[in-house]
Parts: sequence; structure tokens; C-alpha cells
Amino acid sequence: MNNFHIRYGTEVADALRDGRPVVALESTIVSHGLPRPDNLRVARQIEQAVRDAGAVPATIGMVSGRLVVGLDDAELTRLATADGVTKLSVRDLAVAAATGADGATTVAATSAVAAAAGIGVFATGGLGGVHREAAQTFDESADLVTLARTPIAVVCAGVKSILDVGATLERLETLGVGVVGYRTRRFPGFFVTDGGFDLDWSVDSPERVADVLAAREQHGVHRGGLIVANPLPTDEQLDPDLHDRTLAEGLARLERDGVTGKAVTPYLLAHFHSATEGASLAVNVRIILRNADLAARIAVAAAARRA
Ligand code: PSU
Ligand code: MN
Repeated sequence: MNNFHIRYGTEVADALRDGRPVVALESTIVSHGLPRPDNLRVARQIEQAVRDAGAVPATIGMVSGRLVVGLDDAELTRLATADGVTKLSVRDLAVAAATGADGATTVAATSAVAAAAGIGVFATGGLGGVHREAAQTFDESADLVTLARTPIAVVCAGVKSILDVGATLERLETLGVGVVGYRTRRFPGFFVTDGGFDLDWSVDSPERVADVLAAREQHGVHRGGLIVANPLPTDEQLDPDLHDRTLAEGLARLERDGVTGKAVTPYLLAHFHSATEGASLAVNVRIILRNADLAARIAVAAAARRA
């Protein structure tokens, strides 16, 4: 595992030392995934959702080249509002640290840093994955390959339907990343409840997820990630017709504007938020808050087992 040079927030350091439940949170959704000014308010709500369920939130990011696990409110505000906050995947961390940059960590970077910090549960909105047209562009998120080698449970609402969902599931299988549905056997599609593909496994309580985490260690199969896929209830999803129209338009604009690389995901998310006049944003926020709550309850159950 990586051996990062980390500065810990005091609350997180205390909780880790005492073996109390901690949930890692990413900062890219704050800086690049959600529009301003809602992003800062939502970032604080996510942390509150973790607290309400009995765990300590550890939002991870980079401030002036220092990797921080447990950003304080001033640091969170800075990453949410400053110009020039860079989106950091694992490969970017060293360069960003050496240049003293401010940066927001993706699922990949957050997972790697959280695991190195001894945090076993991470909540996010949606995982990165295989992009449509990946057969030509080779655009596959580093989230996937990072989870292949990172021991962490990631609670998410599947992958966004802006990606190739089937190809993403195939890659997760190849990479040995476990996937369990939370009270479902269908892989969720982020904005929509059903991403269109079956899952082999379903678990129905935070305690059962904690059982799986313990069994991973007992059997020595804990060196990669476990995805806990938590779908939105159908009555809370983005209207599927609106979703399909917005997606088609977003993909066409992406091509028109020649957007590539790490700009693709933020571009498509911003398109959804403006084209649906906030409907997708409300759905996105619901997803993250629900995942933060479930992740915290899993962390609480896992800590109770260890005690
Ligand atoms: N899913 C969301 N919102 C986001 C992201 C994913 O609902 O902002 C971010 C995460 O940080 C994820 C990243 O790790 O996008 C994936 O980007 P890429 O496709 O460039 O790897
Ligand atoms: Mn990419």
C-alpha cells in the first residue's frame, strides 16, 4: 500500500487512534462535480450526514501541497470556492505536492489515501468508469484500476449513465473488485435507479456489509476494493425520459466542443445540472447524502465488530 505523507484533522486523528468509526469523503465532487455556490453547502451537509449516523467524516484533499485527511471548514471552503483547484487522481498527487498546489481528490486518489490512513469505508456519489467510445479513446477512469489494489469499501450509486455501464462492470470483474448491491440485485445508474445490469450479490443491512468486510480479511481477499451499490428509490430518481434526452444532448456537445481527458466527467455533470434546471443537482445531492448515511452505518457496524 502507499505510504503517503498525511496531515490529519484533529477529530479524525482522535477517532482513528480510539478505533471509532470514520468515513472518508472525496473533494472532487465538491470542487468539480457540483456547481457553485451549492457545492460548499452540500459538502457540509455530507459531513453532517456522516455525523448524524454516528461516525466521523474525513474529507480528503490537498491544500498548498499538503495532503489532508479531515479538512477543516476553512480548508473545505477554500477547495469549494478558490480558483485553480486541480482535479487530482493518484498519479497527480506527487506533482501537486511538490508544486504546492491546491487539489481535490477523485475516487481513485481518495481511496488510496484513505486506505493508507487506515480508513475502511468511503462514501461518494458515483464511481468513475469506462466511458462510451472507450474502444477508440481508451478513456477509462483510474478509479477502476486503483480499486483493484486498494483495500476499501466504497458506497456509491453505481456509475453514471454517462458511462458505458456494462463495460464498467466487466472491467470491475476483470480487476477483481467486489460489487454488492444494497438491497438490490440491479446495478444502479446514479441518476437513475436501475443501470440496466444484474448483480450477483445483494446485502440488506450495514451489519451484513460489516460481515463481508470481516470475511474479506479472514480469507485474505481484502487487498482490493469492495463496491457497495446503493440505488436511489425509484420515486427519487431523475425522470428517465429527461435523463435520456439530457444525456444525448450532453454527449453531442462533448464531441462538438472537443472535450477529452479528465474534463469529460465535470463537463457532462455541469451539462446535466444546467440542462435540467437543477433537477439533476437535487438528485445528485440526495444520492450523496444517502450514501454518506449508509457508509457511516457500515463504519459503525464494522467498529462494533472490532470492539
Ligand atoms: N461521480 C459523480 N460526481 C463526480 C465524480 C464522479 O457523481 O464529481 C468524480 C469523482 O471524483 C470520480 C471522478 O472519481 O469524477 C472520475 O473522473 P474521471 O472519469 O476523469 O476518472
Ligand atoms: Mn477519463
